Amino acid sequence: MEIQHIILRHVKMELLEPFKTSVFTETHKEFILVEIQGKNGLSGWAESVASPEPYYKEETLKTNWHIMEDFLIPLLLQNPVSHPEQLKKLFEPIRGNTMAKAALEGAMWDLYARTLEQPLAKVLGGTKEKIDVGVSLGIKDSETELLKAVEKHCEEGYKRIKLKVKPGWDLDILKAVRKHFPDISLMADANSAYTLADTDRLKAFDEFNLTMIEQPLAYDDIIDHAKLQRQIETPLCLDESIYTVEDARHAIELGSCKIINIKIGRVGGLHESKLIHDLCKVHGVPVWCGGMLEAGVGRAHNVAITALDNFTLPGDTSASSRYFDADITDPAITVENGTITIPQTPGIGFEPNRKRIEERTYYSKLYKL
Ligand code: OSB
Ligand code: MG
Repeated sequence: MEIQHIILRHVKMELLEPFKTSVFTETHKEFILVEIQGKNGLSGWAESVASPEPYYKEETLKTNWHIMEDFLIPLLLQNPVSHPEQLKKLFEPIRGNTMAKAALEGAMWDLYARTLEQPLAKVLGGTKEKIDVGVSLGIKDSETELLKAVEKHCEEGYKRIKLKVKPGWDLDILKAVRKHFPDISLMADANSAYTLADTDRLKAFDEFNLTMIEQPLAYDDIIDHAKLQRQIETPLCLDESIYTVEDARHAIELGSCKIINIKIGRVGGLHESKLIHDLCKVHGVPVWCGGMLEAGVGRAHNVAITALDNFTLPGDTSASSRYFDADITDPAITVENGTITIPQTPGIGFEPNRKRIEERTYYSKLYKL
């Protein structure tokens, strides 16, 4: 896998509607798009999921650019690898910065799969032909608006609805949604909006028959989550606090969660995602693929990893058309009856459209030896 050059692009796309969580509101999708061109002329692609602000995780678009340019890209250019799994070791001296690592690693996986002329999902060991997906609905201005959004996405066939919650936008809206949609698969994501002092409030979630509550407590906690899990029926799912397969092992051993949300960017790449997936499978812990409002390239990576068999719960990878008027891949990611078909073409299987990428690129830089 000899590298000809690496191009980083700062891409900005307007979101069709703002996305609001307990912590932040996003109106645009702004990210680094990585293209790694091999000496064989093929290009591998990936997105960094770091946003301009450190509201989800400490990494940002700018820290990612710095870490890639000054540390990871020099390592990649100076140390040829024959398989993307070798990158974990190569990048190990650089602490943390999982989103930056995942973006370069992901582009190397795409390049690797394209070189083998095989779909990325298959190269990763995925066996599914189709995957089930759900939607993540941000905090709305009113209950009526939320109910309309739930109805719309249920009608479209999405397999489960995730509601962003925070104190004050939780019990009432869950009650209303359950009343109108008694049978849908429903879950809540708090993005760390609660503490153990809210245990009674979180216990009250039990009556809504949620498939899980995602990351109710601190973004870096697994101790209090274990205490909380012992006191409530609803399974807890960890998102923010799992960065590595070791974190996953600690959380499972402590009983901090019964489900894990795998985000390729948060855990440092596809290889680490696979390791977490495999560990969870051994322990009977289901996983699902989270989302970071990705554009088409990132979405395509999510689709590929979800082809692995322990991704048994519907993920957050919904259709491109929910977020963008025109996505950067051909085709865009489409959902039919709550499912996405795994592409059979080489690599990520959704082709980056250079013209549309160019139109949305504010700055780019090429790196070579
Ligand atoms: O916590 O899962 C999250 C989006 C940005 C940052 C964090 C999260 C999310 C989502 C959206 O829930 C998932 C998506 O539609 O991509
Ligand atoms: Mg989450």
